[in-house]
Amino acid sequence: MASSDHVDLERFIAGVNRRNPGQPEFVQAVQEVAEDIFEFIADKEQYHEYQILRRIAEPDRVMSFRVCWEDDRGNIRVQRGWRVQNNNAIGPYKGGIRFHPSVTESVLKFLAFEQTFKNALTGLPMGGGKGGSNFNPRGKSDHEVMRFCQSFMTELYRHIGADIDVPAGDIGVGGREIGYMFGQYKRITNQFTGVLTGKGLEYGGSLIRTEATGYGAVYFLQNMLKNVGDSVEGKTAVISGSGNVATHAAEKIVQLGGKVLTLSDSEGFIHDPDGIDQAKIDWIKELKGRRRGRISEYVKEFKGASFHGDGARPWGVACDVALPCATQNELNGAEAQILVSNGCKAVSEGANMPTDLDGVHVFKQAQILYAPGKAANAGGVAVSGLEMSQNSARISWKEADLQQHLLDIMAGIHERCVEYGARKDSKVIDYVRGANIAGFKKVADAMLAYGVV
Ligand code: NDP
Ligand code: 2IT
Repeated sequence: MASSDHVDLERFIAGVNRRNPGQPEFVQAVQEVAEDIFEFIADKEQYHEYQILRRIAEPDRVMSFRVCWEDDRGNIRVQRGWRVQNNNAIGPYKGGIRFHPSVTESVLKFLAFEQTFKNALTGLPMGGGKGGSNFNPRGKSDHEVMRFCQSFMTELYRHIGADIDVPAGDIGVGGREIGYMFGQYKRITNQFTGVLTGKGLEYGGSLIRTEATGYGAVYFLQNMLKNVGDSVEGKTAVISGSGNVATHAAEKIVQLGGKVLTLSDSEGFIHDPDGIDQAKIDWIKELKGRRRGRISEYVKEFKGASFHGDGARPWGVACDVALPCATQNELNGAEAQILVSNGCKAVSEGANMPTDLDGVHVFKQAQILYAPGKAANAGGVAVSGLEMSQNSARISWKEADLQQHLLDIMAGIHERCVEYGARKDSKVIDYVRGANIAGFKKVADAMLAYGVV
């Protein structure tokens, strides 16, 4: 990179910092993308002239609202809700809803920004958005969650629509929450439309949406390994998280002949040297799903496994491949170094931005296969896009067809990353660069077509 470009990048990031005080996650996400885009657009005057990167890094709008609800003891509780509509250049805003106490405007702005590139990579017509609340579903009764979801939708409904903005699930929002929110939307508007995805199969949901993110992250891993003449079979895998994405990633690793050594939650991780097989994964799905339990309970059920508490993370366990599937910044530079030193060959991110900037630089420098979330976890939103298509056409596709679509979409994303991530000076594909440039180019070219709007 020419030194004058470098100054521009620094000035750009300084501006993002200045305009978004106290929003470190958002600045981090923009910086990771800008590092690659500045190099790509260095000789492309139109992107500069039309300030495309600056415009993508400024959400179209951010809505913030109060959400009041009544708990089971009759106390009135007050939460904050948001919807961030980042960019709709290539389709309606699309992206999940997160309920977690750590949710802030910064977290949702970073997620909506990342979603814009991810959705472009799928090849489907979807813009980028994200929403959520600092509501903590942990320990709440079904009725409390229902009342919260209804109150949240009573505000959100005016901002969304099947051709405007289509939310889905994310951390803390699964089938139960989507059901409550869809029911309330239908009640308020008297419309049955595809306004949310991740719906139940009885009311417009799509087969394999539940599995798609975790399966897709492993398909992406499979594509990266295949590209260097290798496969998932026989590989040991370290996975973090034990929710929707982590359990389905584990399931697909097992199906492809790999061995899963760890899973985790916010309290710590379990290490099972015998491998977490399908029967054990089914037990965890029940534990973390209907029973809403803690991962530490695993060691009481399965002897030979150990639990490492105090929020410990699994990256010190030696493995061939790693799949961070819990949350942002759960893997730092030192942990990335340990993974590499222990012989880890590939990392596929099921979560959004789980590796911090130092960690990203460690993986890039070590030249291991490293797939960023916006490429590796796009399978979930891709099948959401297919749910939208099915809803518009008022039909339901067969499971085998959807499975094939998911495989094809993940292979297509891999191809696009290879196209833009191949470097003359290295045999290893830079998947971060490939994903950033391929995602950016599609959105940017649509924005150029519209002029300044
Ligand atoms: P779930 O709510 O189903 O599971 C989240 C898991 O991550 C739980 O095991 C949870 O532990 C753990 N976790 C959450 N926050 C933290 C934290 N601060 N520190 C440590 N562990 C934490 O969510 P999903 O599986 O749906 O989402 C996981 C990740 O995947 C997120 O980054 C999400 O944005 C991303 N993603 C999800 C998609 C989807 O389709 N669902 C699509 C693409 C990406 P605990 O039980 O203790 O809270
Ligand atoms: O981060 C993500 O891609 C999601 N949470 C899924 C979004 C969606 O609209 O299915």
